Amino acid sequence: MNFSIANLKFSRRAFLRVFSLSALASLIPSKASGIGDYRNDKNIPKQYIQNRDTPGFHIRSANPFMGVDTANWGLVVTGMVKKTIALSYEDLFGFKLHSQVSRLKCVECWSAKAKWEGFLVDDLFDRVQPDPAAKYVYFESADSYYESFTLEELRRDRVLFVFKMNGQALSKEHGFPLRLIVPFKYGYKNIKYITRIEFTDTRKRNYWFNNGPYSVDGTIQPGIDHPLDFNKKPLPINGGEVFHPFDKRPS
Ligand SMILES: Nc1nc2c(c(=O)[nH]1)N[C@H]1C(S)=C(S)[C@@H](COP(=O)(O)O)O[C@H]1N2
Ligand SMILES: [Mo]
Repeated sequence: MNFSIANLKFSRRAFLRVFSLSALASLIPSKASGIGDYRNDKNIPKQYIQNRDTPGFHIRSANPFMGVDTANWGLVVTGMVKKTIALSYEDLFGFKLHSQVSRLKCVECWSAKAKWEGFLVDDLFDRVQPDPAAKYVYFESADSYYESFTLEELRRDRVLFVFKMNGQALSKEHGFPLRLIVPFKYGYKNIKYITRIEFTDTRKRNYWFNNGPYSVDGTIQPGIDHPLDFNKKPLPINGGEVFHPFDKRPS
């Protein structure tokens, strides 16, 4: 008896989760119509997350954003999978915890390292059971940002879904409640505020391919300067120093 009551509760709860996700879609600024380019808006409230150079670890958020409220947050994993799932914030703590120290390297010439904690890609992917024909994984986040990977590169070592940074819950600036850490890719591939993951058989593009000079691939290449695709030509690093042809040399 208890068993069936528990099951009933669970499915009702799962239903409510999916239901609240569709309500959430209308609240996410990215999905709302009529919002212009925040970057030109001089009236952005101070508490908005935006690009900021801070000691220890800079903040890069392409679209100023208020941050995620866990009551409305959910993660949907869908597309070419056997089972679409929806996770709530508490569900993140149901995975086996893994941790690593790794460095995030932004194409804007800074990097920083942190201790990251979260769960393995395969521990999430095993729950949805991707179709063998699925070759790509597309990510969307609550701030209008999106990324794209091959399934194969996500399955490499040291790729981690993280909800803790340096022993604390991920801060609202650094991607609360969930981000991806891919140490062998430039910072822009390390997507924050993830809300949706979709398995596909064709490649979708990412935010910085569509809005800047950066590649969809975004792999950090030793001996090559970033931006990787500046003028669509990789720039060699001269004597270990990162420079651009337009950088002034000291006289
Ligand atoms: N959702 C989302 N993820 C994002 C970004 C963003 O604007 N939105 N910026 C990217 C860039 S360009 C970098 S360098 C890193 C920076 O991470 P940080 O803000 O935690 O330092 O986040 C990446 N992930
Ligand atoms: Mo970046």
